[in-house]
Amino acid sequence: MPHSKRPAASIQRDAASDAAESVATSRIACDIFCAVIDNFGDIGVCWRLARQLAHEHGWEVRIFVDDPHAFQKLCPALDPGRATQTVEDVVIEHWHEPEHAGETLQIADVVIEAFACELPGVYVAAMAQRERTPVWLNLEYLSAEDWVADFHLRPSPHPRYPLLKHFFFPGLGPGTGGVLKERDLDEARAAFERSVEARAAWWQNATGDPPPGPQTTVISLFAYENPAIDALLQQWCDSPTPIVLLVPQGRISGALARFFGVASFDAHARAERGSLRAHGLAFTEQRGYDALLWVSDLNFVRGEDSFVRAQWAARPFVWQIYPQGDDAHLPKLDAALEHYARTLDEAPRNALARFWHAWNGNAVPAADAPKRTPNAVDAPPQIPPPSPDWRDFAQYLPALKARAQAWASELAQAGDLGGNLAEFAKTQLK
Ligand code: TRH
Repeated sequence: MPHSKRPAASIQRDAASDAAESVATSRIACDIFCAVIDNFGDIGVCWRLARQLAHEHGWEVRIFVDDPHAFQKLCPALDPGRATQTVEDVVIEHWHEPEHAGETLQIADVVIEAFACELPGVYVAAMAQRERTPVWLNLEYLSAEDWVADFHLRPSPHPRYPLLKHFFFPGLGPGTGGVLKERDLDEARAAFERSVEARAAWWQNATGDPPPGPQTTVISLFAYENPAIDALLQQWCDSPTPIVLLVPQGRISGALARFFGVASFDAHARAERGSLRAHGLAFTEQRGYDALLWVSDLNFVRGEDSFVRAQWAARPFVWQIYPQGDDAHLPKLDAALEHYARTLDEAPRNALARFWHAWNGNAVPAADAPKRTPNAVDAPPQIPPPSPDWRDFAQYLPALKARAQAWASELAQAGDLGGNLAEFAKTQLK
């Protein structure tokens, strides 16, 4: 039943009103709760999912977000000063304190807590009293590890209320929730790639230059701070062929400024050294980020959402995974490599793994090297991770390009996360 039609305390209703909210006849109402831990991935995923559920599935969607300033960076139409507003048919509520659940307590048909953020207690209590029990989903972080398929859609009963929460796991393989992909994404990319004018306009707008020639390797760099960047920049300066580097302003910009000896490397910055020409780009509205991936021959991405977009862009990419304590992220990096590199020949597969690991500050152990034994008395001294070796990696770019295209088709077999989630919710609403 639509939010707008629900009474203020919509938790006690008679049978007639219950029938009126039949999912078959009215739009499904969905609340998404998003606590921003850091950066843009949490809200980036929620915003993309919200728009898809609203535009592709006709749902009536509301997002509760605790950091409207982070949200505004990728959705400039948003006014971070407003408590409630509607953007692109999605209602956005500033979730200003943990117990806040909107000015009037309205419980949706489908409730999504993103990344295990805690729902307001008052909201959960009202969910339990609702005539038609809502579908409650915890949308997890993406991982390519095998266990994900076993845990996807597992139910978990609430300890106190008669409520069931299901864990919805994104993933790269069959049996998982898949990853987000808009229905028109492939067509939008194909149209951009076909249009000489669209690409020329992009280059003009982003860099003030015409598109570079065919000998040039275009690289986008969306990254956290990374000690490996200086070595890589130097290798690009020394490259036998020209390199154009496109850097959205953000956490890596300071390293570019230091390398080029300038005060800052934000939007409109430009610097040249040797074979390398680098441009600082403005951080764009979320849809605009895809075009940056589409103009590039190689994309450096990070976190979760840009990692997924790079795969749909069907171009080689290098993933800087979100670092976790105790190197808990490294098995996730390897699991992604296992999927992505599965059909590559051994030489490009190994080069890709070496490069990704070096970019993530980790050496790939040689097959015959002793296993890491950090607590052993005779543990070898810590060796600093090797710098990424550009020449070693770049020789395989054609093979990686072919694989990226095949991988985009393979990935599509897991289905779009928005569609998978909507289908599952509907089975539970019946
Ligand atoms: O920003 P990220 O590092 O986000 C996250 C968070 O750190 C989060 O806490 C963590 O758990 C998660 O990663 C895994 O990287 P991500 O996920 O790629 O999100 C970036 C978003 O920013 C993505 O939706 C694309 C968007 N974006 C734009 O909208 N415009 C831009 O110009 C750029 C460069 C990105």
